[in-house]
Amino acid sequence: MSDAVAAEGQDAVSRSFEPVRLSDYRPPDHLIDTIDLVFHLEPTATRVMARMAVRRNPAGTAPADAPLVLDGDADSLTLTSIRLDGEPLDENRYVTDDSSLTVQDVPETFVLDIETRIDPQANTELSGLYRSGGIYCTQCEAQGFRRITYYPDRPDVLAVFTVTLMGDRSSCPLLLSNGNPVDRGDAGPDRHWATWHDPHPKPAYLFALVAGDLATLTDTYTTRSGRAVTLNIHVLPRDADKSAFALEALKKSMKWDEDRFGLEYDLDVYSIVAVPDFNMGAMENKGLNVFNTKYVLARPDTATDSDYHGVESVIAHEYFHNWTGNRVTLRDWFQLSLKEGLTVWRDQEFSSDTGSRAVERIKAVRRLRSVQFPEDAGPTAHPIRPDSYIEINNFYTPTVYEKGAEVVRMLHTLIGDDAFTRGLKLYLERHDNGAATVEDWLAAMQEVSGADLSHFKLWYEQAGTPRIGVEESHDAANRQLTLTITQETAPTPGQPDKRPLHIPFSIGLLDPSGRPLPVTIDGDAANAERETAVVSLTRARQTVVLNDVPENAAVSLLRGFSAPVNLAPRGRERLLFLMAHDPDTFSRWDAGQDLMSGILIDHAATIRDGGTADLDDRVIEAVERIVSDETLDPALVAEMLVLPSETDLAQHIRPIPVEAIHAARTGARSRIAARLRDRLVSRYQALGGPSADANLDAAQMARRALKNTILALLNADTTDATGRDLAAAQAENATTMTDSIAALIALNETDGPQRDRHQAEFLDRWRDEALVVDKWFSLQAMRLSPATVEAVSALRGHDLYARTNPNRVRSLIGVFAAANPVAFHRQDGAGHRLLAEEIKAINRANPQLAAALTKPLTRWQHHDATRAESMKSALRDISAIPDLSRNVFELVKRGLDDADANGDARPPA
Ligand code: B3K
Ligand code: ZN
Repeated sequence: MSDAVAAEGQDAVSRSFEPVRLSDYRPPDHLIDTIDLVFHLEPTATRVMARMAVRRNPAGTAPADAPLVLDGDADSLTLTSIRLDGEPLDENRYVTDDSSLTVQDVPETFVLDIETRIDPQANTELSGLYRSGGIYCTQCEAQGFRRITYYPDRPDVLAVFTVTLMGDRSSCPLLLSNGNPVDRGDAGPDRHWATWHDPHPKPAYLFALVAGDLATLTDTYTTRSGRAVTLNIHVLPRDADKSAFALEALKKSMKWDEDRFGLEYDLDVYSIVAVPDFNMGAMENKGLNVFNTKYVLARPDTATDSDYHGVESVIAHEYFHNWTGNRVTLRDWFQLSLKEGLTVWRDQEFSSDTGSRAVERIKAVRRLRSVQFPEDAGPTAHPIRPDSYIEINNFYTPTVYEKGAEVVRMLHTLIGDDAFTRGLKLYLERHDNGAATVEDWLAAMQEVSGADLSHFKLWYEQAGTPRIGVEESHDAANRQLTLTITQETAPTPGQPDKRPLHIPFSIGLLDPSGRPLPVTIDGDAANAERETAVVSLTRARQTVVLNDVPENAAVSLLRGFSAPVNLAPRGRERLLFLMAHDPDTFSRWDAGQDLMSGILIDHAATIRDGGTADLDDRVIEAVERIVSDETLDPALVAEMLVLPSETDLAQHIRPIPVEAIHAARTGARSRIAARLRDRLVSRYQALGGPSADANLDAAQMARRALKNTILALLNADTTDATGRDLAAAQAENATTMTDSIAALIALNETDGPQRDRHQAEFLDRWRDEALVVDKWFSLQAMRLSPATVEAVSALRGHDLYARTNPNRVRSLIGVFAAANPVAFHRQDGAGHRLLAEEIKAINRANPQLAAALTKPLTRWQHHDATRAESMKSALRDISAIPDLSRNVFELVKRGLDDADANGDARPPA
């Protein structure tokens, strides 16, 4: 890159998009009681008429003559008319700029009529009103409504919406909006209209409309108190045979929320619409959810078991938002985790109550560790309630969602299920049809439980993952075990000094033969004779004394992952013991992960230094016992056989030896496969072998999970053909997508004709099923080889690649950058440059998608100098483009600020 360009790059990053700060929050000056919207739908010129009943906010802080200021994005809308109380507004009474409309001299209360024109067809950002697959749809969270009309686009302005849509009868037989249908009729020979009314006041981010030709699956659900609700799943006609499962998932969710929390649905209709182009998973618009097809469509031959699980949990998540998010919304966007963390916790509980609690917990913790911990350790670390942002859409993060859910879980652990349930009820009653803050939430929980949550609140304000150290000392004479427990959180950007947090820490005890012992904490009446005790850690260092502990007893720590922390590595003997005996299944799994992670990190260091590494017999034997244990849920065995990922391992070794980690992990898998081949093959066959049935019940899914984990493991040994032949046979005979894709994944790392042939056949067979084609692209991007850079680069020219479709981009480019370290971090920087090219190409067309792709480049701090330099240079290259979006700007700035702040080298973590 030339100096001139580099300098321009610096300019771009120092160019300012001003941050918004929590401390600057002011209540709105004006409120909107009702808004009546009329849409004349046309692909390139839709007319939007908005009539708002405006009044000055009695609780506002502005002077009485303050103007009315509305948000509106001048890039996406054209103001065509404005009237106040029916009178056209004089031109000197109002002014527009890039992002707002200001009206001077407004009375105390008035009616404002605004007409705008928008172009849904040209809306590639997929925010506001756009068309996808020929369907008009909207996405307004967080700030899409301002791309439709001028409005106070903030979550604490709640209005009652009435919406009329007019469209072509032929292309838009279906006209939908939030709430209940009111009326419909004709409007000329080929046009018709429909009116919807939502009685629940809501912020603009929950507004939605959909219009198009869709196939509808309908059912009725009768709530506990007798309300008959019409349920609709609307999909593109070609997907009509893939919506049945989503409908069942919706009914299951509605029932669960009634049973567990007494929460019922509150409208006559609940509709879900699936569209192929969507920036995230789904959206909880009141009564009219819009979904990414990925989280609705499912048929056994096109969707994997894990896709089914995804559909069920996202349907549940969006449904649960009806109370936690919609009936009680957010005062401002800083409170985002208040709805997202809570709703993720609710969907996790739903999956745990209706499936396997242990497996759900393992999956959640795996995800937290692999995506949230790295975020908390990097330049984009932020508290679950951030205190400033440049672009709010950049804050729909694993921290706000997943860590937010962990914070809710800790609160539940600390105050207990009964108090928590009463606290949730109080919170929802107190703020019903209103907008709340984290303080409101904690006040309700504190009130019902009597607990002092003031220290606990720090979890909302402090970023970073605490590290917990534990030292044990046993006093044989008094039969007491003393644990000295320390906690420490490393600095994160903007937070150099960390305070100790209030951490619920769970402790179990096993006797030397592996039998559970009751835990009694000295001086703590609540923790007497418990199978698992929970102590509150509140100081940087504290001691906990366990009574009546025999010699050589083993403590089992952080059972169920009682807090989102890193536990310092434990001794290998202890881990082998817990892995074999801990009665808490989560802890057994975790002991295995901890053990393997320690071993693989050692191996990686040895390989990096030019040595060779091997697994010792005791580890192989431990794995063999797990594979052979038929008393365990096969889904759990599958989880236990998956080694920590390369990304997980990279968090513990500096600078990250990318190739050595890959060699260590692949080597260990190959070794296990070679040593346990017969055992693995016989378990594989016993679980159904290459041709298993397509039954979708939980037991069959669990068997498939284990069978396919074994198949992948067998294929790790590339010197032997057994795994390859089984995988090829499975690819041929598979009756489910689960088995089919598992066979291709198993073959993906092998060389030889089988892989190519089966991949080609797969694409041939499924080229008209977009979600399956995504899987094919991901397979290509996942291939763990440096040459994948060229393969991915070339695939951008494939006739099925589409930069306009976020799912396709994520499946190729996103997977490449997130799940393929040896290719993405190739020493020559080609992987980084490839990602930068794509980000630049998408930056304008779809800033949200481009920003999501940018994150991996900001995490250069723990890499060696060559890689770090190449990542920073990719960031500078992006920052040099003239029309950098606010979204990408914020991330590039964070990535490069970190370079400045740390003189290019961060202290090792
Ligand atoms: N609330 C939406 C996410 C909106 C993302 C905006 N960039 C889906 C969900 O969390 O349920
Ligand atoms: Zn959500």
